[in-house]
Amino acid sequence: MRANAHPQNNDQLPANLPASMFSYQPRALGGVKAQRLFCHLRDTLPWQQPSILVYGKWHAIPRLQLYMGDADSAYEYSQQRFEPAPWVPELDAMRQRLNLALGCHFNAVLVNYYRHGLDCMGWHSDDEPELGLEPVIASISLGALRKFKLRHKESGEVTDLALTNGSLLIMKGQSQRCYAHSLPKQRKVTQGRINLTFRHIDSSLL
Ligand SMILES: O=C(O)CCC(=O)C(=O)O
Repeated sequence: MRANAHPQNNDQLPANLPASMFSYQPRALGGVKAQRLFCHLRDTLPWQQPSILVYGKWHAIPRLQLYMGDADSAYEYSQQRFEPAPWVPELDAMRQRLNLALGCHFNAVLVNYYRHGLDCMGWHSDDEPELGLEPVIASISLGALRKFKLRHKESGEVTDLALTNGSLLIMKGQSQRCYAHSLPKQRKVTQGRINLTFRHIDSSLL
């Protein structure tokens, strides 16, 4: 993690997004290192494709994922309970560096693998009770450039952010209460992308 992973260096954040809720560093990890980590995780993680309930029907999620963390960091969303897989050394080391750099206590990471531009994630907020009231979420992107959308819940204003290989987006404060986010399909994207969202889970709030 480079020194510029610190949230105070935030000059790449779109002007309409509040710095009290978001920070964005496009090159928190070097490009070569980020691409190498992308290939390593893509080729070695035991990917899963769970189904979730949408309007009464079960659908396989349109991406692969793996939930990883400390033993006591079980997580629930879309009426599913996810028990954490044990840390792999690279991601454990990364969460320790993030905890030091940001003063956080991340104990879990949701790893999403978008195999190509048809893999995506719909609109949602990370507002499950076990994340607490004002969660800090550190999102690292590896691999293909993808568009990330943020929608202000009151005004409806949508802001696009191009998440680069090696970037770090931090969402904090009232961000999950005020905004929804999504990763839309991009049919022309042929390369894969992995996103790591580091979180602090308090399973006693489940
Ligand atoms: O892939 C991304 O950048 C978005 C991931 C996301 O929305 C989430 O993990 O909640």
